[in-house]
Amino acid sequence: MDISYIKNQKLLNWINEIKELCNPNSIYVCDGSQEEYNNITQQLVDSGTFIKLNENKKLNSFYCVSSPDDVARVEDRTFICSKNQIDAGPINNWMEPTEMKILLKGLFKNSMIGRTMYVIPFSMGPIGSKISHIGVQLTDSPYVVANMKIMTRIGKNVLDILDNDFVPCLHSVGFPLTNGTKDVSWPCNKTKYIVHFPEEKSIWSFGSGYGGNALLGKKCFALRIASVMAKENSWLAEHMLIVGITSPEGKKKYIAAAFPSACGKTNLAMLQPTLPGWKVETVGDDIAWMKIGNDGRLYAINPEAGFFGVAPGTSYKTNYNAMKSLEKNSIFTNVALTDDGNIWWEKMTDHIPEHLTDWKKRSWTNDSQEPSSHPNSRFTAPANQCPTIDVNWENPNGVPIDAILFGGRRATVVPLVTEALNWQHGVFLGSSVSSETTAAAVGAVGQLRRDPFAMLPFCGYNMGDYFKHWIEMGKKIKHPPKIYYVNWFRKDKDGNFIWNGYGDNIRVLKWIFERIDEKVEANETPIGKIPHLKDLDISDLNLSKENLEKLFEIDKNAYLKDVESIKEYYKKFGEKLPNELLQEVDELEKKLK
Ligand code: GTP
Ligand code: SPV
Ligand code: MN
Repeated sequence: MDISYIKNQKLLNWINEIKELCNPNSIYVCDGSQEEYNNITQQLVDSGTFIKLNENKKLNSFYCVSSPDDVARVEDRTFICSKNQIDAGPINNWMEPTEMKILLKGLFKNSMIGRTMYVIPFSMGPIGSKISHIGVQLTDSPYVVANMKIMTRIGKNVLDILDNDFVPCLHSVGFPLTNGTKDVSWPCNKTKYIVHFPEEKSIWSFGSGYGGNALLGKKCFALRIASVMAKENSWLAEHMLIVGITSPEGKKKYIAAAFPSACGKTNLAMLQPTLPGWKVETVGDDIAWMKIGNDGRLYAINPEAGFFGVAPGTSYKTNYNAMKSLEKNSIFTNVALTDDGNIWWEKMTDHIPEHLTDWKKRSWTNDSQEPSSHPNSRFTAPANQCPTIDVNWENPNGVPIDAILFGGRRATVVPLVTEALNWQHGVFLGSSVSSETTAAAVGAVGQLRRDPFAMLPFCGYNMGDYFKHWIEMGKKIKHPPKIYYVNWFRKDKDGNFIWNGYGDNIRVLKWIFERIDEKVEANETPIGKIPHLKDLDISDLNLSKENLEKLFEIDKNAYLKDVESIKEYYKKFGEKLPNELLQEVDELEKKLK
């Protein structure tokens, strides 16, 4: 669409300001139509960025590889630029906002020469819902436009309801086509800045075209900026999946679960239960916005409209519903290409193809040393293609949440499931989550780090204030969800996962379900409540008694060490650390001794 379609003066002024700064060739306003999507994807095919997949294998789907140095979120290049450093807190990178603006303006100056600047009006959440919020992304990346079309609700419908309350999201890949510079298939820049201005509620992202760095509705808006909005207005913006679980008796409950990146949210969101009679339905797989309803319960919406899921490991066996979701109308980035125009990645099938083109565009054979796909390769698929999508997934009022789960990837120490004693104890568990790092962010993999609430890279303000906000929310929610801490990733001495995971996680959800209904008692330990082993349904599961016990083993010495490490960690937050959490850690220490 032409810019003349836009009537909103605030938006027009901003577009003009950015046009002056970035100097694009032309401006295009996205209407969100299928025809427009077809044109943009065709243009990406013509320019060599996309390869259209074989229509008989994956209808209307595209294959893409990024530059090898632009493959994941860049946490050390991500900034929260609040006016005062204390408001960004000890965990976020910070720079004084005026100084940062000067630096960014230098980078963005003429950064779009020779390119089209796309205007993407988008809604996070169903268009018009009271829980939804609107953003407008300006970007010089047609790849981003195509992905935003799947991941959010974009276009004319959003412009039609636009007022002055929108989050401006500026993005450039930082690869101007100055003086006839030839374009490349994945333009990006060595210099990367992912910057948030929490007071102004705006986002500036430079230099990367990949995932959360570039699809600004996702981590930048729906978590970093939204977490600030949520604190200001007494709601929660969280790195959580949302699922509905129905018991054989036909009772339904919704749960939300926060696990760090690449720690199992998409898989739990689409779980295929291995227990007969149980049903799991998907509301969201990555982000939850939760507000208190008139009935005093917590209601959640999924602000997204698609899945940007980890590809390797996804198979019809481990995640059938994800595989069904990506059978058409999808985009695949950094996986491998088969000789017949389909895609493949590690563990997708038992049969390993003899020949592929790998994500670095090299010929790959099944005796190649390196994996064919990047460990953070991803599929972008429309949520409404998920066979288990929940009837309420677009309900503007959200779904009522009965339980909140926290979890991480821990080879040792942390039991399969622990129930918090109460909300405050649950907040303590959330604050102390630790997990091994994954390929979702640039950096070393497998290193243990604290990732409170799975929000370490995503909290847009001081994490100490965030803990406080959670404690305060507990007082405001009349009927708060119960809180649990889970760990699917405990390993035996040979390094194998003890717990099957995936579809068998229903067994843990079943116990949680029965706890909420007060059908089973729990075993109170120093760290919280764990199941009596007889209450965990392990029917038809090949799990030895020894391994079952191992899953719930509580090593007091290991926990005492953890207490020390939590106390040390808490020191970072200084005055901002809520007293309640200090009480909780002291209490835990007392119980362990
Ligand atoms: P982000 O999209 O980065 O936020 O990741 P996510 O939390 O959605 O993680 P995802 O479900 O994509 O899982 C990441 C990896 O963990 C994949 O390789 C999965 O196969 C693996 N995984 C997921 N669930 C389980 C489980 O229950 N057990 C085991 N052993 N592995 C799992
Ligand atoms: C994550 O890293 O948690 C993701 C992928 O969900 S990204 O969109 O790149 O942030
Ligand atoms: Mn995520």
